[in-house]
Amino acid sequence: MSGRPTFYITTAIPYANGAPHIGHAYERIATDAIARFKRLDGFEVLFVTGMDEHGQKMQQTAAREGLTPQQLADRTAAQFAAMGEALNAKADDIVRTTQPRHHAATQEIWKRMEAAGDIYMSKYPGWYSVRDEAFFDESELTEGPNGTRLAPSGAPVEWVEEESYYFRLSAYQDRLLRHYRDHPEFITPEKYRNEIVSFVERGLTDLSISRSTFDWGVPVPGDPRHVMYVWVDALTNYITGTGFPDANAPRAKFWPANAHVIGKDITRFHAIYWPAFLLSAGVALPKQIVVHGFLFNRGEKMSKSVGNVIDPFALSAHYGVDPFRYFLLREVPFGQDGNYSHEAIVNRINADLANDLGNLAQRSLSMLAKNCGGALPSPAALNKADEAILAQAVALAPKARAFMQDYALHLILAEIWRVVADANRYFAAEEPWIKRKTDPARMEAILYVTAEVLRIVAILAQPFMPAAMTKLLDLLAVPGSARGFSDAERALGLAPGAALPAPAPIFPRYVEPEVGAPA
Ligand code: ME8
Repeated sequence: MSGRPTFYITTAIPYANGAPHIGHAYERIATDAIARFKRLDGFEVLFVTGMDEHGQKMQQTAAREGLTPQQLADRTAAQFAAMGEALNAKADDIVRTTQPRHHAATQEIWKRMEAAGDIYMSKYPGWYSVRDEAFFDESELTEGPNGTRLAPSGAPVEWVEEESYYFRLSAYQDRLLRHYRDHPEFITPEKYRNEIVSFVERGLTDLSISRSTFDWGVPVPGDPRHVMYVWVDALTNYITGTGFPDANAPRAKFWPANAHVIGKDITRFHAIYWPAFLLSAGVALPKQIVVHGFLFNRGEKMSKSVGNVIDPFALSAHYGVDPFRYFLLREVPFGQDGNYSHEAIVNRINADLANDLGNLAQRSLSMLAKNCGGALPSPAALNKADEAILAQAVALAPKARAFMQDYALHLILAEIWRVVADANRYFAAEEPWIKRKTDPARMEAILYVTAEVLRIVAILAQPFMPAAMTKLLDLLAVPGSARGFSDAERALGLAPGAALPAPAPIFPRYVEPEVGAPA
């Protein structure tokens, strides 16, 4: 027992029928940044991702590619594992829905829902979209070409008429509405909460939760002619990750999850079906469904050597992992849709990283190396300007924590960079290069204060750019044990006299590669 508060965070589990795209990268990076933030803020964090490997879509894609569904799942799982490495966003665990531990969890939740009287056999015809892996009501469909019907996502639907097990979702309308009312934070941002509340207020119909015309799924307990509906299976991954149903599993203490981070297209599954299944099975509900927007390539010309890429591997290799992470989390207000383009990425890299933070670090660290014998000086008496900039830096951690309450990642970065901009103004106004001759003690104080601001900024920016901020903290000779947020809430944390390593640039400017040159 560590005694620290726990924090359990998950991503959606991507369909294993295709390679990772920028949407997956965005979700993973954002979730990783939140997990790192909580860890640095003293929580015992469990960060779990997974792979959604069952269902009709998997079976169809595998058949088209001449693979077994398991071969396709293994290939895709390897690509997603590589994405975690490439983005410096590895989770603590990857729940693959074909794993035996997951079959056990899924069959157990089914049995509990059945024991609660919420599962019955029936036969209703309905419209099914394989791409969404979901049934739709007639009223939700639109006309497609040649008299076809389309789901709200634009995916084609087919008429399905087979006997299946049903979940009594209709019986949960009132309990769900009460839960949304009593826990207004359950679905965030509010816009998505409002959508879900009005959807549920219009009434819920029972949900088909098994299929018998294909077999790539978790068998229904006691009736192996049926496999479970892929969303019952997929959503259950979140409790598989904590060792369900073993109440004594080492990770059991992490349930209920603090945050399920998901994209806006799958809110209905997470905010309606999932809590209804859990209520039925007598399992506690997750605390929050955290919805992010969609990312679009604005179609602007990307760099020649990258092409018009949506491949997250190529993007992070080209711009650098940390600049790529920074761009996504700074540029897109978390919860809203966003765009990316070569110009926007380059602008952020050069303005925020190379100019603002990079230059401040480079100028102050090289002055320290040249004029202070490569060691941190002792600050003489501090003046008002010193105290003001230090106070701003020390105020960052509580502000960041408050923004994190709403998962406003972009506002945390904006606040940190506001202090960086003020520190640049402070440095320019105090003119340490002039004080070097006229008042060396004053120069030492300015350089010490600037290094202090850099220390605090680097500590707080670690969740967003872990490798670059580790490098900056190394350059400032900050011990590994003094890099938590509590260390950012005290000024004068740098030890005077500590030897500094030779300065090195952290953020080079992005220079357009010459046309025709290799990347
Ligand atoms: O939905 N921008 O898997 P998935 C941002 N298997 N996020 C995006 C995006 C984009 N352009 N495109 C997709 C599934 N996403 C299910 C989840 S969870 C129990 C089962 C997000 O591979 C999407 O919203 O289609 C989802 O959160 C995640 O990527 C995986 O999408």
